[in-house]
Amino acid sequence: MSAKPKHDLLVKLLLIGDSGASPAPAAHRSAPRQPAPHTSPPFSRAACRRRRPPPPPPAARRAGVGKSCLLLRYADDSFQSSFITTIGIDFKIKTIELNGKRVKLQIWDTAGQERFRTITTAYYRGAMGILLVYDVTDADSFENVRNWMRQIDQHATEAVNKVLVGNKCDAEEELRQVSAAQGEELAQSYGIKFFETSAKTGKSVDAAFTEIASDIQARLAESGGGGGGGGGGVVNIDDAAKPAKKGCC
Ligand SMILES: Nc1nc2c(ncn2[C@@H]2O[C@H](COP(=O)(O)OP(=O)(O)OP(=O)(O)O)[C@@H](O)[C@H]2O)c(=O)[nH]1
Ligand SMILES: [Mg+2]
Repeated sequence: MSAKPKHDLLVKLLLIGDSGASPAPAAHRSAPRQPAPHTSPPFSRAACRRRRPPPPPPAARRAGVGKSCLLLRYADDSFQSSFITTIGIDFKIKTIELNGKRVKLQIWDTAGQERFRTITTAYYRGAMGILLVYDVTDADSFENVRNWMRQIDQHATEAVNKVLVGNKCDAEEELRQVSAAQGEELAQSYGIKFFETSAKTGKSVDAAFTEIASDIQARLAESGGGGGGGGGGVVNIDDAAKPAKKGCC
């Protein structure tokens, strides 16, 4: 067996953002309500069936924002078109060369579903960088960015680096619900960098991961390269909890 390649720095990144499989974090979600029936309650199963709204067409159903697919694209350069929601948390490792140093990225892919929130938020504290992902074809996922930001404020360390990622930018123009300008503006309001990516085509995926890793590297160098809790320093992979279950992609 060959020896493991050496690295100069181990950086822990976290991917967060909505899952189509459930509502987003804490705050309200503008769940579409069915209008109340105008008539008195149904008296028969047939009447009930008639009033039940048809299921949304596949195109209208929400999918995840693409966290697992972004990770799959970045780490393995492939894409999965079917939606398999992540259960709990998963991770992949990728080692890159950054400014003359070998940087090992330990990238944690969280489940966007509310029911895994206790597991996933436990990983925020050790994160050195967070990629907050929304889907440019899903305005709700964009609106929820502020709720995810609140989660970061509550659970991550203050120094954590963040980037905002608008994924699925390959989508046809008529499917787009969030413009690049809106994404840019929101990122600016938080003072963080913004990328529009496509896990499908690979557009800007490398750039988003490389940029945040580079910013973390610079931050650590400035602060003496060392400790300072989860927001900085080297994370020992052996100390990290193992994923609950393998997830998507
Ligand atoms: N067109 C397009 N579809 C994408 C892209 N990225 C992901 N998808 C699709 O979006 C769906 C959801 O992707 P996932 O990566 O599983 O989403 P997720 O954010 O990990 O979702 P959870 O694990 O439930 O939180 C899948 O059907 C993907 O094929 C993209 O860049 N472009
Ligand atoms: Mg996933």
